[in-house]
Amino acid sequence: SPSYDVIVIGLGGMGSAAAHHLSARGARVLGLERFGPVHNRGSSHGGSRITRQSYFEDPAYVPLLLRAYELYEDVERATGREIAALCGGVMVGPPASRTVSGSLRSATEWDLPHEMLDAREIRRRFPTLAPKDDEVALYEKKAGLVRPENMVAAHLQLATRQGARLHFEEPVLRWEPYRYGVRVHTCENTYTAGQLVICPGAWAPRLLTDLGVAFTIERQVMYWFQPKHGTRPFALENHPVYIWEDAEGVQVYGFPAIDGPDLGAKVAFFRKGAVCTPDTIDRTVHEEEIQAMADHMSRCVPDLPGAFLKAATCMYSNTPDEHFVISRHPAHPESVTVACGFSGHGFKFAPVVGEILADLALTGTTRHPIGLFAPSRLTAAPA
Ligand code: PYC
Repeated sequence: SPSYDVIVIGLGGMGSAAAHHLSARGARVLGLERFGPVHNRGSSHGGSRITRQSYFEDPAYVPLLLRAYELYEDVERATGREIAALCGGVMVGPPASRTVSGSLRSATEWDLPHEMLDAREIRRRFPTLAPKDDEVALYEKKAGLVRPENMVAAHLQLATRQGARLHFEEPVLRWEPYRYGVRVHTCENTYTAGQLVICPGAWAPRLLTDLGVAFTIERQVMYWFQPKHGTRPFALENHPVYIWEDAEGVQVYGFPAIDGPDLGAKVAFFRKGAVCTPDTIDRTVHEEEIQAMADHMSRCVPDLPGAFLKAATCMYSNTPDEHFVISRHPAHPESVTVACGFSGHGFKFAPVVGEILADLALTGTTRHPIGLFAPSRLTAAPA
């Protein structure tokens, strides 16, 4: 059975980045992916993902974001592909909402450039947005979007250029500790390596049965609408990305019109999906879902929901506290590293996660602060 320094399972957002960083450091890498390159069956497609630094989820993410932004530029320079477009972003909601207060906390703790806007100022600066009088926004000039397909393609391209072997359409059946490393069985072959990096996305419950983390896989829908008065007011140079939390705590997020004249602008609910598995996810988007999205947007971005143009489904892999898991595998700490449970907000971190995974697999440690992502927080027995 062919032998490698490191096998990477999963070549989506995180695994492709890991394959790049590992091979850049000279490791002999095998990447295994159940679908083709840059596919649309997992969690790394749909043309755009938000990126931002004033991170409402927790200030502990900020140093990783600062590094991710540097790496966006490195990948752009190395491949000539557009990775990030920093058009600015607003985090909107009642002042006490998690979206606003959490963003402000991170901005303050890390001294990140930002502005607080009241409802009048939001309307004046961004006329497509219609906040209620008691809603406010944190505006961050450095927020914007990343291009998931371009980023995955770029990381795969770099990994290949650096000598990684990447096998597509080759699902992993199982893996196990073997001698001083691991053995991975696919539908075609068995491979051995000193180190294994598992980036399973929504396949985490299947590939990480002994991790002890209760993942919930969630179906998500992305919608594209034709703005009622044309795409110009939604053009990248005129329009921020936004995350908008209402008084009931429902969050939506959206983008400028970046997907060409026929695709309008994209919007989605942030976490409002049905529980699914990769095998059972309903890929049909139903009329009543489209209507619910259009109704919601007509209250906050009223010019957006003109004609419905297209929808696509993807999956979130949620942990119980919605923080990531990035760690050596507690049951196999010498040879297995995991990155999973990105809970719908991970893609923007892909390049820095790749760097961390290469650190962990090749040296057993990392300079990056990843304490928040230890699986022990989710598996420790109650006192
Ligand atoms: O991570 O910024 C984000 C995000 C917004 C909606 C889904 N994810």
